[in-house]
Amino acid sequence: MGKRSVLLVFVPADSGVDGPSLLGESERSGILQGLKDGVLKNVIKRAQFAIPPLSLMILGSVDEPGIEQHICDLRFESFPLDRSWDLIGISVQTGAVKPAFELSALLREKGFKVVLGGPYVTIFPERCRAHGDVLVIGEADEIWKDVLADLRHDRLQKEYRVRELPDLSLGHSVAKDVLELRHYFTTNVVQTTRGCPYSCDFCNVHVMNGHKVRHRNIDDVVREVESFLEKDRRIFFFLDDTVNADEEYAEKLFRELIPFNISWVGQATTKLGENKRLLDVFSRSGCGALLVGIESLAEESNRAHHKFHNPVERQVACIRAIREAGICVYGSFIYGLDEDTIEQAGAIEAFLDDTGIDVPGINLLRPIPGTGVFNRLADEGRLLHDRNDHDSFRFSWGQEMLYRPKKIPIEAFIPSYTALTKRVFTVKQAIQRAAKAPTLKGAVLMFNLFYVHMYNLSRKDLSRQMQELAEDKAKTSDE
Ligand code: B12
Repeated sequence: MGKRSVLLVFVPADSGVDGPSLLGESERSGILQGLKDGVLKNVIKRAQFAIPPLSLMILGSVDEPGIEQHICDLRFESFPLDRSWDLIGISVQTGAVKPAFELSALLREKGFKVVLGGPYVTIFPERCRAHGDVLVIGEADEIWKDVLADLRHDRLQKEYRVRELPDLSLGHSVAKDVLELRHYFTTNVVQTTRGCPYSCDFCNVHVMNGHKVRHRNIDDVVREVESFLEKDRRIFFFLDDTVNADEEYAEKLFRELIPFNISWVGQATTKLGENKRLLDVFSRSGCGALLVGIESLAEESNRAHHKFHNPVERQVACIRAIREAGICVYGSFIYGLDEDTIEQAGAIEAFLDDTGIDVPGINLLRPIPGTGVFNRLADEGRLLHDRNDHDSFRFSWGQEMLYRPKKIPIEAFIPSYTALTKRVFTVKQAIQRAAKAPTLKGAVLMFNLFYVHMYNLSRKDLSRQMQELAEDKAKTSDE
Protein backbone atom coordinates (compact mmCIF):
# COMPACT_ATOMS: atom_id res chain seq x y z
CA MET A 1 0.00 0.00 0.00
CA GLY A 2 1.23 3.52 -0.84
CA LYS A 3 1.87 6.25 1.67
CA ARG A 4 -1.03 7.88 3.45
CA SER A 5 -1.25 11.56 2.57
CA VAL A 6 -2.02 14.33 5.02
CA LEU A 7 -2.78 17.93 4.11
CA LEU A 8 -2.35 20.73 6.67
CA VAL A 9 -4.37 23.84 5.90
CA PHE A 10 -3.95 27.45 6.97
CA VAL A 11 -7.25 29.31 6.65
CA PRO A 12 -7.13 33.08 6.17
CA ALA A 13 -9.52 35.24 8.12
CA ASP A 14 -12.07 37.22 6.16
CA SER A 15 -11.00 40.42 7.91
CA GLY A 16 -7.88 42.06 9.29
CA VAL A 17 -4.50 41.19 7.89
CA ASP A 18 -5.84 38.56 5.50
CA GLY A 19 -9.24 39.95 4.76
CA PRO A 20 -10.97 42.10 2.16
CA SER A 21 -11.10 45.09 4.50
CA LEU A 22 -7.43 45.33 3.70
CA LEU A 23 -8.19 46.72 0.29
CA GLY A 24 -11.26 48.74 1.17
CA GLU A 25 -13.20 46.73 -1.42
CA SER A 26 -16.32 48.85 -1.39
CA GLU A 27 -14.80 52.17 -2.36
CA ARG A 28 -12.82 51.97 -5.50
CA SER A 29 -13.08 51.97 -9.21
CA GLY A 30 -11.00 52.45 -12.33
CA ILE A 31 -7.25 52.71 -12.41
CA LEU A 32 -6.89 52.85 -8.67
CA GLN A 33 -8.86 49.66 -8.33
CA GLY A 34 -6.60 47.92 -10.84
CA LEU A 35 -3.51 49.13 -9.05
CA LYS A 36 -4.77 48.12 -5.65
CA ASP A 37 -5.91 44.73 -6.79
CA GLY A 38 -2.65 44.04 -8.52
CA VAL A 39 0.51 45.64 -7.22
CA LEU A 40 -0.75 46.95 -3.93
CA LYS A 41 -2.42 43.71 -3.01
CA ASN A 42 0.89 41.96 -3.36
CA VAL A 43 2.81 44.62 -1.51
CA ILE A 44 0.29 44.55 1.30
CA LYS A 45 0.32 40.79 1.52
CA ARG A 46 4.06 40.79 1.82
CA ALA A 47 4.21 43.81 4.11
CA GLN A 48 1.76 42.17 6.43
CA PHE A 49 4.08 39.59 7.82
CA ALA A 50 3.27 37.11 5.09
CA ILE A 51 5.07 34.42 6.97
CA PRO A 52 4.30 30.74 7.01
CA PRO A 53 2.34 29.30 9.92
CA LEU A 54 4.93 27.84 12.28
CA SER A 55 2.32 25.51 13.77
CA LEU A 56 1.88 23.69 10.47
CA MET A 57 5.61 23.71 9.78
CA ILE A 58 6.11 21.94 13.12
CA LEU A 59 3.40 19.36 12.45
CA GLY A 60 4.53 18.90 8.86
CA SER A 61 8.03 18.07 10.11
CA VAL A 62 6.87 15.18 12.29
CA ASP A 63 8.24 12.07 10.71
CA GLU A 64 6.05 8.99 10.75
CA PRO A 65 6.80 6.06 8.43
CA GLY A 66 4.17 5.51 5.79
CA ILE A 67 2.88 9.09 5.97
CA GLU A 68 3.58 12.07 3.73
CA GLN A 69 2.51 15.57 4.69
CA HIS A 70 1.85 18.74 2.71
CA ILE A 71 0.93 22.29 3.67
CA CYS A 72 -1.68 24.34 1.85
CA ASP A 73 -1.71 28.02 2.74
CA LEU A 74 -5.02 29.31 1.43
CA ARG A 75 -3.70 32.87 1.46
CA PHE A 76 -1.69 31.95 -1.62
CA GLU A 77 -2.93 28.66 -3.04
CA SER A 78 -6.26 27.19 -3.89
CA PHE A 79 -7.31 23.98 -2.25
CA PRO A 80 -5.84 20.91 -3.99
CA LEU A 81 -9.10 19.08 -4.55
CA ASP A 82 -7.58 17.02 -7.35
CA ARG A 83 -5.90 14.69 -4.88
CA SER A 84 -7.37 12.25 -2.46
CA TRP A 85 -6.22 13.07 1.04
CA ASP A 86 -6.39 10.54 3.83
CA LEU A 87 -6.56 13.25 6.46
CA ILE A 88 -6.90 17.03 6.36
CA GLY A 89 -5.78 19.12 9.33
CA ILE A 90 -7.14 22.63 9.77
CA SER A 91 -5.68 25.22 12.13
CA VAL A 92 -8.55 27.10 13.78
CA GLN A 93 -7.73 30.62 14.92
CA THR A 94 -10.14 32.71 16.94
CA GLY A 95 -11.08 35.34 14.39
CA ALA A 96 -11.17 32.84 11.54
CA VAL A 97 -13.46 30.24 13.11
CA LYS A 98 -16.24 30.70 10.58
CA PRO A 99 -14.18 30.16 7.42
CA ALA A 100 -12.41 27.23 9.12
CA PHE A 101 -15.69 25.52 10.00
CA GLU A 102 -17.12 26.25 6.57
CA LEU A 103 -14.12 24.65 4.91
CA SER A 104 -14.34 21.68 7.20
CA ALA A 105 -18.04 21.18 6.39
CA LEU A 106 -17.32 21.33 2.67
CA LEU A 107 -14.52 18.81 2.89
CA ARG A 108 -16.47 16.42 5.08
CA GLU A 109 -19.35 16.60 2.64
CA LYS A 110 -16.92 15.43 -0.03
CA GLY A 111 -15.97 12.50 2.16
CA PHE A 112 -12.64 13.74 3.55
CA LYS A 113 -11.69 13.17 7.19
CA VAL A 114 -10.94 16.43 8.98
CA VAL A 115 -8.87 17.01 12.11
CA LEU A 116 -9.18 20.37 13.85
CA GLY A 117 -6.51 21.91 16.07
CA GLY A 118 -5.12 25.31 17.05
CA PRO A 119 -5.81 28.08 19.56
CA TYR A 120 -9.60 28.05 19.27
CA VAL A 121 -9.86 24.27 19.57
CA THR A 122 -7.61 24.34 22.61
CA ILE A 123 -9.71 26.94 24.39
CA PHE A 124 -13.20 25.95 23.18
CA PRO A 125 -13.12 22.22 22.34
CA GLU A 126 -16.86 21.81 22.96
CA ARG A 127 -17.71 24.37 20.32
CA CYS A 128 -15.53 22.55 17.79
CA ARG A 129 -16.57 18.96 18.37
CA ALA A 130 -19.36 18.90 15.82
CA HIS A 131 -17.20 20.49 13.14
CA GLY A 132 -14.45 17.91 12.74
CA ASP A 133 -13.97 14.15 12.73
CA VAL A 134 -10.99 14.45 15.08
CA LEU A 135 -10.04 17.15 17.60
CA VAL A 136 -6.54 17.84 18.86
CA ILE A 137 -6.69 19.91 22.03
CA GLY A 138 -3.50 21.70 23.06
CA GLU A 139 0.02 22.08 21.72
CA ALA A 140 0.30 19.24 19.24
CA ASP A 141 4.11 18.95 18.86
CA GLU A 142 4.25 15.48 20.44
CA ILE A 143 0.76 14.12 20.09
CA TRP A 144 0.66 14.68 16.31
CA LYS A 145 2.86 11.62 15.91
CA ASP A 146 0.20 9.54 17.70
CA VAL A 147 -2.45 10.91 15.35
CA LEU A 148 -0.35 9.99 12.31
CA ALA A 149 0.41 6.52 13.69
CA ASP A 150 -3.29 5.97 14.37
CA LEU A 151 -4.12 7.10 10.86
CA ARG A 152 -1.67 4.58 9.50
CA HIS A 153 -3.23 1.79 11.53
CA ASP A 154 -6.83 2.85 10.78
CA ARG A 155 -7.61 3.56 14.40
CA LEU A 156 -8.06 7.32 14.51
CA GLN A 157 -9.72 8.47 17.71
CA LYS A 158 -12.24 11.28 18.01
CA GLU A 159 -10.13 13.29 20.40
CA TYR A 160 -6.49 13.75 21.33
CA ARG A 161 -5.95 15.87 24.41
CA VAL A 162 -2.50 17.07 25.41
CA ARG A 163 -2.23 16.43 29.14
CA GLU A 164 1.17 17.97 29.74
CA LEU A 165 2.58 20.94 27.87
CA PRO A 166 5.31 19.64 25.54
CA ASP A 167 8.90 19.77 26.73
CA LEU A 168 10.56 21.96 24.11
CA SER A 169 14.02 20.76 25.04
CA LEU A 170 13.26 17.42 23.38
CA GLY A 171 14.56 18.99 20.23
CA HIS A 172 12.31 18.27 17.26
CA SER A 173 13.68 19.91 14.17
CA VAL A 174 11.53 22.03 11.91
CA ALA A 175 11.95 21.47 8.19
CA LYS A 176 10.83 23.64 5.30
CA ASP A 177 10.39 20.94 2.68
CA VAL A 178 6.63 21.21 2.84
CA LEU A 179 6.64 24.97 2.13
CA GLU A 180 6.46 27.03 -1.03
CA LEU A 181 9.25 29.48 -0.20
CA ARG A 182 8.44 32.12 -2.78
CA HIS A 183 5.03 32.96 -1.29
CA TYR A 184 6.47 34.57 1.78
CA PHE A 185 8.56 37.60 2.54
CA THR A 186 10.56 35.26 4.72
CA THR A 187 10.27 31.65 5.83
CA ASN A 188 12.76 32.07 8.66
CA VAL A 189 10.33 31.86 11.56
CA VAL A 190 11.77 30.47 14.77
CA GLN A 191 10.37 30.08 18.25
CA THR A 192 12.87 29.69 21.10
CA THR A 193 10.52 29.67 24.10
CA ARG A 194 6.83 29.11 24.78
CA GLY A 195 4.65 30.18 27.70
CA CYS A 196 4.30 33.60 29.28
CA PRO A 197 4.99 34.54 32.91
CA TYR A 198 2.51 37.43 32.76
CA SER A 199 -1.29 37.41 32.96
CA CYS A 200 -2.45 40.43 30.95
CA ASP A 201 -6.21 39.91 30.77
CA PHE A 202 -6.52 40.83 27.07
CA CYS A 203 -4.17 38.05 25.97
CA ASN A 204 -4.72 34.31 25.76
CA VAL A 205 -1.13 33.13 25.44
CA HIS A 206 -0.89 32.27 29.14
CA VAL A 207 -4.21 30.42 28.83
CA MET A 208 -3.00 28.31 25.88
CA ASN A 209 0.68 27.96 26.64
CA GLY A 210 0.82 28.27 30.44
CA HIS A 211 2.76 30.64 32.69
CA LYS A 212 6.00 28.73 32.79
CA VAL A 213 8.47 29.76 30.12
CA ARG A 214 9.67 26.57 28.40
CA HIS A 215 12.93 26.74 26.50
CA ARG A 216 14.36 24.96 23.55
CA ASN A 217 17.98 23.93 23.79
CA ILE A 218 20.24 26.67 22.58
CA ASP A 219 22.12 24.18 20.38
CA ASP A 220 18.87 23.13 18.69
CA VAL A 221 17.95 26.73 17.90
CA VAL A 222 21.43 27.49 16.57
CA ARG A 223 21.32 24.39 14.35
CA GLU A 224 17.87 25.39 13.12
CA VAL A 225 19.07 28.88 12.20
CA GLU A 226 21.98 27.32 10.35
CA SER A 227 19.77 24.91 8.42
CA PHE A 228 17.15 27.59 7.66
CA LEU A 229 19.87 29.78 6.17
CA GLU A 230 20.69 27.12 3.61
CA LYS A 231 17.23 27.50 2.09
CA ASP A 232 16.43 31.16 2.66
CA ARG A 233 18.82 33.98 3.52
CA ARG A 234 16.13 36.55 4.27
CA ILE A 235 15.30 38.14 7.63
CA PHE A 236 14.53 35.97 10.69
CA PHE A 237 11.42 36.47 12.76
CA PHE A 238 11.67 35.15 16.33
CA LEU A 239 8.04 34.51 17.16
CA ASP A 240 8.46 34.32 20.93
CA ASP A 241 5.93 36.49 22.69
CA THR A 242 8.78 37.98 24.73
CA VAL A 243 12.18 37.22 23.33
CA ASN A 244 13.81 38.67 26.47
CA ALA A 245 11.51 36.85 28.93
CA ASP A 246 14.51 34.93 30.27
CA GLU A 247 17.38 37.38 29.95
CA GLU A 248 20.13 34.89 30.72
CA TYR A 249 18.88 32.42 28.11
CA ALA A 250 18.40 35.17 25.53
CA GLU A 251 21.90 36.48 26.10
CA LYS A 252 23.46 33.04 25.64
CA LEU A 253 21.41 32.24 22.58
CA PHE A 254 21.86 35.46 20.67
CA ARG A 255 25.56 35.61 21.53
CA GLU A 256 25.90 32.28 19.74
CA LEU A 257 24.01 33.65 16.76
CA ILE A 258 26.37 36.61 16.23
CA PRO A 259 28.69 34.73 13.82
CA PHE A 260 25.78 33.87 11.51
CA ASN A 261 25.40 37.47 10.46
CA ILE A 262 21.62 37.28 10.23
CA SER A 263 19.25 40.14 10.57
CA TRP A 264 16.21 39.55 12.76
CA VAL A 265 13.08 41.02 14.30
CA GLY A 266 11.05 39.92 17.30
CA GLN A 267 8.84 40.92 20.22
CA ALA A 268 10.18 42.07 23.56
CA THR A 269 9.38 44.00 26.70
CA THR A 270 10.94 47.45 26.97
CA LYS A 271 12.74 46.20 30.10
CA LEU A 272 15.41 45.31 27.56
CA GLY A 273 16.42 48.98 27.62
CA GLU A 274 17.69 48.50 31.17
CA ASN A 275 19.94 45.57 30.34
CA LYS A 276 22.82 47.10 28.44
CA ARG A 277 24.60 43.77 27.98
CA LEU A 278 21.63 42.04 26.43
CA LEU A 279 20.89 45.08 24.32
CA ASP A 280 24.42 44.97 23.00
CA VAL A 281 24.14 41.23 22.22
CA PHE A 282 20.79 41.77 20.45
CA SER A 283 22.25 44.52 18.38
CA ARG A 284 25.41 42.58 17.47
CA SER A 285 23.39 39.48 16.56
CA GLY A 286 21.49 41.47 13.92
CA CYS A 287 18.34 42.61 15.69
CA GLY A 288 16.76 45.27 13.48
CA ALA A 289 13.40 45.85 15.13
CA LEU A 290 11.38 44.83 18.15
CA LEU A 291 7.67 45.05 18.77
CA VAL A 292 6.97 46.20 22.32
CA GLY A 293 3.56 46.25 24.01
CA ILE A 294 3.11 49.60 25.70
CA GLU A 295 -0.69 49.39 25.94
CA SER A 296 -1.76 52.38 28.07
CA LEU A 297 0.27 55.31 29.31
CA ALA A 298 -2.04 55.43 32.34
CA GLU A 299 -0.54 53.09 34.91
CA GLU A 300 -3.94 52.45 36.51
CA SER A 301 -5.24 51.19 33.16
CA ASN A 302 -2.47 48.65 32.76
CA ARG A 303 -3.08 47.54 36.35
CA ALA A 304 -6.81 47.18 35.69
CA HIS A 305 -5.89 44.74 32.90
CA HIS A 306 -3.34 42.87 35.03
CA LYS A 307 -0.34 44.17 33.18
CA PHE A 308 2.16 44.96 35.90
CA HIS A 309 5.48 44.80 34.11
CA ASN A 310 6.97 47.79 32.28
CA PRO A 311 5.95 50.66 34.57
CA VAL A 312 5.07 53.69 32.49
CA GLU A 313 7.66 55.99 34.08
CA ARG A 314 10.47 53.78 32.76
CA GLN A 315 9.20 53.44 29.23
CA VAL A 316 10.65 56.59 27.70
CA ALA A 317 14.22 55.91 28.84
CA CYS A 318 13.97 52.24 27.84
CA ILE A 319 12.68 52.95 24.36
CA ARG A 320 15.35 55.58 23.81
CA ALA A 321 18.04 53.11 24.91
CA ILE A 322 16.77 50.44 22.50
CA ARG A 323 16.74 52.88 19.60
CA GLU A 324 20.19 54.20 20.54
CA ALA A 325 21.45 50.63 20.30
CA GLY A 326 20.42 50.74 16.63
CA ILE A 327 17.17 48.78 16.99
CA CYS A 328 13.87 50.12 15.65
CA VAL A 329 10.89 50.10 17.97
CA TYR A 330 7.38 49.15 16.91
CA GLY A 331 5.30 50.49 19.81
CA SER A 332 1.94 48.86 20.25
CA PHE A 333 -0.70 50.81 22.19
CA ILE A 334 -4.24 49.95 23.17
CA TYR A 335 -6.39 53.03 23.52
CA GLY A 336 -9.61 52.55 25.48
CA LEU A 337 -8.47 50.37 28.38
CA ASP A 338 -10.51 50.56 31.54
CA GLU A 339 -8.97 53.55 33.29
CA ASP A 340 -8.17 55.48 30.10
CA THR A 341 -9.69 58.92 29.80
CA ILE A 342 -9.92 61.04 26.70
CA GLU A 343 -6.57 62.60 27.65
CA GLN A 344 -4.85 59.38 26.57
CA ALA A 345 -5.03 60.39 22.92
CA GLY A 346 -2.87 63.45 23.50
CA ALA A 347 -0.60 61.50 25.82
CA ILE A 348 0.10 58.89 23.13
CA GLU A 349 0.91 61.57 20.60
CA ALA A 350 3.30 63.34 22.97
CA PHE A 351 4.90 60.00 23.84
CA LEU A 352 5.53 59.24 20.18
CA ASP A 353 7.32 62.57 19.80
CA ASP A 354 9.26 62.06 22.98
CA THR A 355 10.50 58.55 22.22
CA GLY A 356 10.75 58.67 18.43
CA ILE A 357 8.97 55.31 18.12
CA ASP A 358 9.59 54.18 14.54
CA VAL A 359 6.31 52.41 13.86
CA PRO A 360 3.32 53.12 16.10
CA GLY A 361 0.42 50.68 16.26
CA ILE A 362 -2.62 52.25 17.90
CA ASN A 363 -5.04 49.47 18.56
CA LEU A 364 -8.54 49.23 19.88
CA LEU A 365 -9.04 46.67 22.60
CA ARG A 366 -10.25 43.46 20.90
CA PRO A 367 -11.77 41.22 23.54
CA ILE A 368 -10.74 37.72 22.42
CA PRO A 369 -13.22 35.03 23.52
CA GLY A 370 -11.55 32.97 26.23
CA THR A 371 -9.66 35.85 27.79
CA GLY A 372 -10.27 37.41 31.20
CA VAL A 373 -11.28 40.72 29.67
CA PHE A 374 -13.86 39.09 27.39
CA ASN A 375 -15.58 37.44 30.35
CA ARG A 376 -15.43 40.57 32.47
CA LEU A 377 -16.85 42.83 29.76
CA ALA A 378 -19.60 40.28 29.13
CA ASP A 379 -20.43 40.11 32.87
CA GLU A 380 -20.50 43.91 33.07
CA GLY A 381 -22.83 44.13 30.06
CA ARG A 382 -20.25 46.15 28.10
CA LEU A 383 -19.82 43.89 25.07
CA LEU A 384 -21.61 45.20 22.00
CA HIS A 385 -22.44 41.66 20.91
CA ASP A 386 -23.80 38.53 22.52
CA ARG A 387 -21.22 36.69 24.64
CA ASN A 388 -21.96 33.48 22.79
CA ASP A 389 -21.27 35.05 19.44
CA HIS A 390 -17.58 34.40 18.86
CA ASP A 391 -17.68 35.44 15.20
CA SER A 392 -17.93 39.08 16.20
CA PHE A 393 -14.30 38.87 17.23
CA ARG A 394 -12.91 39.62 13.82
CA PHE A 395 -9.28 40.35 13.17
CA SER A 396 -9.11 44.03 12.55
CA TRP A 397 -7.12 47.19 12.29
CA GLY A 398 -9.39 49.19 14.49
CA GLN A 399 -12.33 48.61 12.18
CA GLU A 400 -14.98 48.60 14.85
CA MET A 401 -15.56 48.84 18.56
CA LEU A 402 -16.66 45.61 20.18
CA TYR A 403 -17.31 47.02 23.67
CA ARG A 404 -18.09 50.16 25.62
CA PRO A 405 -15.07 51.78 27.24
CA LYS A 406 -15.45 52.26 30.97
CA LYS A 407 -14.64 55.93 31.43
CA ILE A 408 -15.34 57.39 28.00
CA PRO A 409 -18.77 57.26 26.36
CA ILE A 410 -18.41 55.37 23.09
CA GLU A 411 -19.82 58.35 21.14
CA ALA A 412 -16.91 60.44 22.40
CA PHE A 413 -14.35 57.67 22.21
CA ILE A 414 -14.67 56.88 18.52
CA PRO A 415 -14.08 60.47 17.31
CA SER A 416 -11.18 60.79 19.72
CA TYR A 417 -9.60 57.58 18.38
CA THR A 418 -10.11 58.45 14.72
CA ALA A 419 -8.76 61.98 15.25
CA LEU A 420 -5.69 60.44 16.88
CA THR A 421 -5.01 57.99 14.05
CA LYS A 422 -5.54 60.80 11.55
CA ARG A 423 -2.86 62.88 13.24
CA VAL A 424 -0.41 60.03 13.77
CA PHE A 425 -0.62 58.26 10.40
CA THR A 426 0.21 60.76 7.69
CA VAL A 427 2.49 60.38 4.68
CA LYS A 428 4.67 63.21 5.99
CA GLN A 429 5.16 61.49 9.33
CA ALA A 430 5.84 58.18 7.59
CA ILE A 431 8.69 59.78 5.69
CA GLN A 432 10.01 61.52 8.80
CA ARG A 433 9.91 58.33 10.84
CA ALA A 434 11.76 56.43 8.14
CA ALA A 435 14.40 59.15 7.91
CA LYS A 436 15.00 58.99 11.67
CA ALA A 437 14.85 55.19 11.99
CA PRO A 438 18.07 53.73 13.40
CA THR A 439 18.06 50.99 10.74
CA LEU A 440 15.70 49.20 8.29
CA LYS A 441 14.55 52.56 6.91
CA GLY A 442 12.80 51.01 3.92
CA ALA A 443 10.75 48.69 6.10
CA VAL A 444 9.86 51.51 8.50
CA LEU A 445 8.64 53.59 5.57
CA MET A 446 6.65 50.69 4.14
CA PHE A 447 4.95 49.91 7.45
CA ASN A 448 4.08 53.52 8.16
CA LEU A 449 2.66 54.01 4.66
CA PHE A 450 0.72 50.81 4.98
CA TYR A 451 -0.74 52.11 8.23
CA VAL A 452 -1.72 55.41 6.60
CA HIS A 453 -3.82 53.25 4.29
CA MET A 454 -5.16 50.86 6.95
CA TYR A 455 -6.10 53.48 9.52
CA ASN A 456 -7.81 55.44 6.79
CA LEU A 457 -10.01 52.39 6.16
CA SER A 458 -10.54 51.98 9.87
CA ARG A 459 -11.82 55.55 10.15
CA LYS A 460 -14.40 54.87 7.45
CA ASP A 461 -15.61 51.74 9.21
CA LEU A 462 -15.75 53.50 12.55
CA SER A 463 -17.71 56.45 11.20
CA ARG A 464 -20.20 53.94 9.81
CA GLN A 465 -20.43 52.41 13.29
CA MET A 466 -20.99 55.87 14.82
CA GLN A 467 -23.93 56.33 12.49
CA GLU A 468 -25.37 52.94 13.41
CA LEU A 469 -25.01 53.69 17.10
CA ALA A 470 -26.82 57.02 16.62
CA GLU A 471 -29.62 55.27 14.68
CA ASP A 472 -29.96 52.63 17.39
CA LYS A 473 -30.15 55.33 20.03
CA ALA A 474 -32.81 57.23 18.09
CA LYS A 475 -34.81 54.01 17.67
CA THR A 476 -34.65 53.18 21.39
CA SER A 477 -35.72 56.67 22.43
CA ASP A 478 -38.67 56.48 19.96
CA GLU A 479 -39.88 53.24 21.51
C1 B12 B 1 3.42 35.12 14.75
C2 B12 B 1 2.08 35.65 15.16
C3 B12 B 1 1.41 36.44 14.26
C4 B12 B 1 1.96 36.76 12.88
C5 B12 B 1 1.73 35.70 11.83
C6 B12 B 1 0.74 34.62 12.07
C7 B12 B 1 0.99 33.45 11.13
N1 B12 B 1 0.68 33.57 9.88
O1 B12 B 1 1.44 32.44 11.56
C8 B12 B 1 1.23 38.09 12.56
C9 B12 B 1 2.13 39.19 12.99
C10 B12 B 1 0.77 38.30 11.13
C11 B12 B 1 0.04 37.99 13.48
C12 B12 B 1 -1.07 38.74 13.30
C13 B12 B 1 -2.16 38.68 14.14
N2 B12 B 1 -2.23 38.01 15.30
CO1 B12 B 1 -0.92 36.89 15.92
N3 B12 B 1 0.40 35.84 16.82
C14 B12 B 1 1.53 35.37 16.44
C15 B12 B 1 2.20 34.62 17.60
C16 B12 B 1 3.17 35.58 18.27
C17 B12 B 1 2.91 33.34 17.27
C18 B12 B 1 2.07 32.31 16.52
C19 B12 B 1 2.83 31.04 16.45
O2 B12 B 1 3.40 30.70 15.43
N4 B12 B 1 2.92 30.32 17.55
C20 B12 B 1 3.68 29.11 17.66
C21 B12 B 1 2.85 27.89 17.25
C22 B12 B 1 3.71 26.67 17.31
O3 B12 B 1 1.79 27.79 18.15
P1 B12 B 1 0.26 27.60 17.67
O4 B12 B 1 0.02 28.40 16.46
O5 B12 B 1 -0.62 27.82 18.82
O6 B12 B 1 0.22 26.07 17.25
C23 B12 B 1 0.22 24.99 18.15
C24 B12 B 1 -1.18 24.57 18.61
O7 B12 B 1 -2.13 25.60 18.60
C25 B12 B 1 -1.55 23.44 17.72
N5 B12 B 1 -2.09 23.69 16.39
C26 B12 B 1 -2.15 24.82 15.67
N6 B12 B 1 -2.73 24.60 14.49
C27 B12 B 1 -3.04 23.31 14.43
C28 B12 B 1 -3.65 22.57 13.44
C29 B12 B 1 -3.85 21.21 13.63
C30 B12 B 1 -4.47 20.39 12.56
C31 B12 B 1 -3.45 20.61 14.85
C32 B12 B 1 -3.66 19.16 15.05
C33 B12 B 1 -2.84 21.35 15.85
C34 B12 B 1 -2.65 22.70 15.64
O8 B12 B 1 -0.30 22.79 17.56
C35 B12 B 1 0.72 23.78 17.39
C36 B12 B 1 2.02 23.22 17.90
O9 B12 B 1 2.00 23.05 19.29
C37 B12 B 1 0.95 34.30 18.49
C38 B12 B 1 1.23 34.17 19.95
C39 B12 B 1 1.56 32.73 20.32
N7 B12 B 1 2.31 32.60 21.36
O10 B12 B 1 1.18 31.76 19.70
C40 B12 B 1 0.02 35.46 18.15
C41 B12 B 1 -1.46 35.17 18.12
C42 B12 B 1 -1.69 33.89 17.38
N8 B12 B 1 -2.03 36.33 17.30
C43 B12 B 1 -3.10 36.75 17.74
C44 B12 B 1 -3.80 37.83 17.15
C45 B12 B 1 -5.02 38.33 17.90
C46 B12 B 1 -3.36 38.40 15.97
C47 B12 B 1 -4.02 39.56 15.21
C48 B12 B 1 -5.52 39.49 15.15
C49 B12 B 1 -3.57 40.87 15.78
C50 B12 B 1 -4.22 42.06 15.12
N9 B12 B 1 -4.95 42.83 15.89
O11 B12 B 1 -4.07 42.31 13.97
C51 B12 B 1 -3.39 39.43 13.82
C52 B12 B 1 -4.34 38.64 12.94
C53 B12 B 1 -3.72 37.93 11.83
C54 B12 B 1 -4.71 37.75 10.72
N10 B12 B 1 -4.81 36.53 10.23
O12 B12 B 1 -5.41 38.67 10.30
C55 B12 B 1 -3.60 35.98 18.91
C56 B12 B 1 -4.64 34.99 18.43
C57 B12 B 1 -5.78 34.78 19.33
C58 B12 B 1 -6.44 33.45 19.03
N11 B12 B 1 -6.26 32.90 17.86
O13 B12 B 1 -7.09 32.96 19.88
C59 B12 B 1 -2.28 35.32 19.45
C60 B12 B 1 -2.49 34.00 20.16
C61 B12 B 1 -1.63 36.34 20.39
C62 B12 B 1 -2.59 36.92 21.39
N12 B12 B 1 -3.03 36.28 22.41
O14 B12 B 1 -3.00 38.04 21.22
N13 B12 B 1 0.26 37.10 14.49
